Amino acid sequence: LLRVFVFTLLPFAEYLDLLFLHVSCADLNGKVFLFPKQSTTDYVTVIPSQSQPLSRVSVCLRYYSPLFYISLFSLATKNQHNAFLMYPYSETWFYFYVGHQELCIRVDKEPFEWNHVCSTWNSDTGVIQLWINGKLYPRLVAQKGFTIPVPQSMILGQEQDSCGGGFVAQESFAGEMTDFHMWNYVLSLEQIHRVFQNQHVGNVLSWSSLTFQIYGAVLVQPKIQCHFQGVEYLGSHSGACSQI
Ligand SMILES: [Ca+2]
Repeated sequence: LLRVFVFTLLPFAEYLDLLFLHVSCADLNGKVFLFPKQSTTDYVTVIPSQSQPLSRVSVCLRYYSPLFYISLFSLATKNQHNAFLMYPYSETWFYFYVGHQELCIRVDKEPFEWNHVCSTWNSDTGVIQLWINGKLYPRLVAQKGFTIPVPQSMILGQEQDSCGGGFVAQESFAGEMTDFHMWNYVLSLEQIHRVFQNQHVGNVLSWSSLTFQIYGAVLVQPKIQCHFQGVEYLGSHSGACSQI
């Protein structure tokens, strides 16, 4: 009776919040998640509309951070906390895990800027692709024949050492993240190119209609791409700075 009474009084939105624990669904185009500091409390869970075992995966996102040794995207299952993990380890090494197998990929030192990263894995062959800012690094092979089972816990900004937890502040993300997408297939070359131009959205998780839950102090902010240079900077603050 109490439950009926409370739900009757609540506005519909709060009723949904209670039911779904403040889960949001939004078109985040032109927005970023801003992670203000390294912590064990600030992160975003992302929730696919349908949970499914994964034998092919593509994940792409953009990030802008002064840090390395940071977890961008962590997918954990009951038995494997590193079922799928994207982890810029240093300026010249990118760590990638699938099915708890670690792969260390040598990469270029990128400018201190927004970086666009795509990782793909195909269980049929085990082939892994890492693309950074439109460049494919030498492919590696891991976990041929493996399938990532359900249930899956998917988190932006923390590295899971158990399903949904086991966070370490030194491995967490601080900075900005945007354009996160996930597919249950391996992107073609043409599709990777279109993702880079924000013209191809994920079929498992899409930045255009993302279901997510924010924990801690993560903010949703407008994406601002901004360079003030030379005369433009001295002459005017307008025109050199755009929100994209
Ligand atoms: Ca882990």
